[in-house]
Amino acid sequence: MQFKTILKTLPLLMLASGLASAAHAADVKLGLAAALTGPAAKYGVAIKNGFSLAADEVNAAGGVNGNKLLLVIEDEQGKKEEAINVFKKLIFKDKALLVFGPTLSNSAFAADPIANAAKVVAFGTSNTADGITAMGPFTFRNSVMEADVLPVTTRAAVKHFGIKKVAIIYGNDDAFTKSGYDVFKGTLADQKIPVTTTEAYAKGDVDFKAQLTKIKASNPDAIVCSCLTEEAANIILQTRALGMKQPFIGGNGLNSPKLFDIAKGAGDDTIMGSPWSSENLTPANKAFIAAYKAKFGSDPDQFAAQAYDALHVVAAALKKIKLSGALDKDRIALQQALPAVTIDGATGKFAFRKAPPVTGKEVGYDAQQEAIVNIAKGGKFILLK
Ligand code: PYR
Repeated sequence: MQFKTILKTLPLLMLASGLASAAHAADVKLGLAAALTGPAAKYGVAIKNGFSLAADEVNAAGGVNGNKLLLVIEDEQGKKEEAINVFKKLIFKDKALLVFGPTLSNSAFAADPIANAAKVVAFGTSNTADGITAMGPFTFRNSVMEADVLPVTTRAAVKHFGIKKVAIIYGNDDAFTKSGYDVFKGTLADQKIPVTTTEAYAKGDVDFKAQLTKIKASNPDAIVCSCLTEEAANIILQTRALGMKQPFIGGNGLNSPKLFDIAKGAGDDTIMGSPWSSENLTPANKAFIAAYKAKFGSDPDQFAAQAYDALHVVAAALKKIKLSGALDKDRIALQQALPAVTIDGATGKFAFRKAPPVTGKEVGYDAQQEAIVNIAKGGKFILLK
């Protein structure tokens, strides 16, 4: 091309690139705040993968009402302060229509008030503590709360092992592990299972010998662990080093197969509840598992499945609304469209349920889903039959 021709074509090229960026502006920006580094990355990386897979699927099928979904992903490191920073960036700078995450309930309690004040949906896919959706009408979650899962898990574990008494260990400075402890305590009282001793630890602890020695002396039939996966794995390993053979019962923190990276075979017989199982061979779950393996070369877990379903829930809500381009209006339209969405996803049939009422406060939406119970065998979670 001659120089003159280039000069003549330049304005056209500029116009074309302007048009291209205008078309880009029609992308629907969805924020994702996930722990991609630090101990909670054991959940966060799977979450990111689940979202990416679902967004690719929606976009490959033409997007939503002709608009492509664009995930803006930020690492909140599993820390409260970072979750606040990332929420602010996604909401005010990136102008995301909605924010998924953060990974831990502990961070959600810090970050979700920002979303509620800005009238932007904060959609948790792995927050299971009590009180998350009491933060405001813009907080949604498809992660099933501990209060719904732990009674089912406990009953199944008691029956499976013939448990008469348990010891408890939990993290007392994390919102999820503390909430799980409160639910376990109530559940054990309801199910008339005596507690031999209750031991606590703090975030970042790596040596649990003092607590485990007391648990050993109290001679329980099983150990209830309201813990995040890394701490749980170390606790399980150290229990075996003390010659203790008791099985573990846990909450959502134990649903990551990363547990076995550290605990290896010592993690066998650990029981936990979830709406998801790799053995649940519905067409939606089979398709999810196959697509995940093809894209990432590894098996998905519950955290990936819930993230994957969450993206499809939001895509279904977006299909029902006509985006106006006025961000504030569109954010509210999405919040209003979400509660009626139901899907048949990787985790099974999903619907929202309004959170329990709080006097003088608008509340958000919890997951309405049945929990199933899994047991660890040979480094895998299998259905407890
Ligand atoms: C939570 O932080 O709520 C989890 O379930 C891990």
